[in-house]
Amino acid sequence: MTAPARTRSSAELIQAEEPVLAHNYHPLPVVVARAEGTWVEDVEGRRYLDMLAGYSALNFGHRNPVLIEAAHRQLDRLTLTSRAFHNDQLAEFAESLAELTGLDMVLPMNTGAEAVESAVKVARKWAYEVKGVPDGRATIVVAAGNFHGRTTTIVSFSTDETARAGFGPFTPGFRIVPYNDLAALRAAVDETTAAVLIEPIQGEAGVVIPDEGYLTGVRELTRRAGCLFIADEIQSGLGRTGRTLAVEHEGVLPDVLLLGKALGGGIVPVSAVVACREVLGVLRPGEHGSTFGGNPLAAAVGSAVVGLLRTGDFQLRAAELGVVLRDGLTSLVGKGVVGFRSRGLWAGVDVDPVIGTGREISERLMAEGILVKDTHGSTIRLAPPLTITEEELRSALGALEKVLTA
Ligand code: IF1
Repeated sequence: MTAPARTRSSAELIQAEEPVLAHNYHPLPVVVARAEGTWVEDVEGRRYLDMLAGYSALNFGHRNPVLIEAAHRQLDRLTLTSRAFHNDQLAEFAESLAELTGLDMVLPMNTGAEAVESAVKVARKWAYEVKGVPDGRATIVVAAGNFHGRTTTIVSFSTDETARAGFGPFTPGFRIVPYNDLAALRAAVDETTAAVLIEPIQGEAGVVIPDEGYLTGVRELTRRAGCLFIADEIQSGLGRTGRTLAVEHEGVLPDVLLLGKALGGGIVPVSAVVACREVLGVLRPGEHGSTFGGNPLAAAVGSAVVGLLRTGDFQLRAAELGVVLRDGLTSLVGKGVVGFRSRGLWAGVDVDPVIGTGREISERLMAEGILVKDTHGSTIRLAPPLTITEEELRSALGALEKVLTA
């Protein structure tokens, strides 16, 4: 007889998962029981600074009071109707998101992968009905090193063998070109191309930031070729890079914007495809849908998230503290850091493999009370909640220096 869940220790809970939970993750050996702001606390009461923030789903901190209040208020009124009926939260969510992004229409979904899948379907339908690509011939151009989610269609265009092996057969109609290479992109776009789908900054690849001018080049190239520019801002968006959207660093507006993660405030899954009317206008009743997409609880939280972003304060904080992060990492180059890329409060840090793998560094940081996640090899990702204070950020950088120089 196992002890009732409420009294089991971290070790017992980790052990209890083993026979009953699919092993599709290798989590750090920490069992989080509560959290607030930038801090999480494990079952035994140990506190950690969360430098991962749910892969940017927790931009506004754990249990942001404004967002929790919006959720509580809605929980006490209405949580789900399905889209068979209207609900009183969805219009405001769509209006506020369109206004925040500068685009016309919103398709509300739940997870990031659903937003990506929806965009693939809509881009293809737009290609056939508006661009005039022969039915079934539409192609979408993506970048090597991409990460757009885990569905079979999305892994069909992944270049990560771990994400693909064993999951075929794959969805056709995708062309892969090197990231940050406009010549290769130009060569891959032709009259069958419905869209170019890229991350403005590649997250899982290790926070890979393209050369200045790349996003502008993609925008101009897709406009000239008469195909859509789809920007996946599911991780890079909503304040993370110091702007509302990462594409703003080049003043570029895509035809289609994919949002997720922080759009749900770290409370409920909320994602969206935001696009111009010519694109989302191709969808007619019965052609696409989702049980939970646009549900009133998600819409209420999503509207509160847009409200937080409308002030620009979180974006400013990410930009200002991003300088502290960048300078802190610069001082570690040559002291265990062999290179890094950062924009706003988002960094991919390449650690000298001699010191350890990303996983080993993550475990040593955990012992110092800092939670991070490795990506590939010896690269770790830093993406704290945008609520982090300068003091907390400096203490995280200090712990990183200690671990690297120990
Ligand atoms: C996991 C990292 C991985 C994303 C972009 C779409 C999605 C994601 C740019 C899909 C999701 C998550 C998935 C999560 C870990 C995290 C991630 F890049 F953020 F680090 F895996 F690569 N577009 N990224 O980053 O959104 O369906 O997950 O809501 O554990 O798989 P989703």
